[in-house]
Amino acid sequence: MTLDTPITVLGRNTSSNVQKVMWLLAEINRGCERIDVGGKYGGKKGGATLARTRTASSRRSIHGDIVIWESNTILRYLANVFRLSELYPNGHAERANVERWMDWQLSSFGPANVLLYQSIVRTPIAERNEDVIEQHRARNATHLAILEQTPSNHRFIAGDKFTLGDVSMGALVHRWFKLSVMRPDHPHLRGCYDSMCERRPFVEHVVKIEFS
Ligand SMILES: N[C@@H](CCC(=O)N[C@@H](CS)C(=O)NCC(=O)O)C(=O)O
Repeated sequence: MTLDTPITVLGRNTSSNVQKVMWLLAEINRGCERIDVGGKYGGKKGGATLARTRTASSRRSIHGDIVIWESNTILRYLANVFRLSELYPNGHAERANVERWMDWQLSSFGPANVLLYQSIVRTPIAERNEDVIEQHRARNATHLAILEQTPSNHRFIAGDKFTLGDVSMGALVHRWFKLSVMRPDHPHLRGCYDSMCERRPFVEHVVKIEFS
């Protein structure tokens, strides 16, 4: 496997987990083939895959003989292969600072955000339950208050630099700001989101993709 080995991503471009992988690849000008899998395209629903064969299920990416699933693992894999030390620092403390946001996205904010998204976007209007939506909204706001409390002079999620922390969180933060829900005033988070929106790959692979 070389740095030029073609990359295939299996997954829908409407999945936040696929969007983060596509966003990172675009940030580093690395082309890939993306194959629709999951949701209305069939196969397992859900995340990204860096994948090996066209018959592989979703949630994978393929790079030569390497098959990887779990979107944050794919981000770390790409960062290691392409030596993206700006985005994924080598220093232990700096790396832990980035990784904690990736873990927090996966374990805390992500599940809450997906439930809010599903309760609105993926629920027919006639079946939407305002109480359920409000519970999910409140839970998201509580999670995001944690992020809001990190030093407010930070331009990005994990500090002054753009990192995998932003890539991991970006699609979900976008959903939070674009869903029609009441949001507390979170100026730091809003600043991070504005910084993401200045990046063309984020706009291409997240902002421009219709909610579905
Ligand atoms: N943890 C997996 C993804 C698992 C998965 O896709 N779960 C669905 C919920 S069942 C999800 O988070 N979907 C996000 C979306 O559709 O935007 C990953 O990070 O690749």
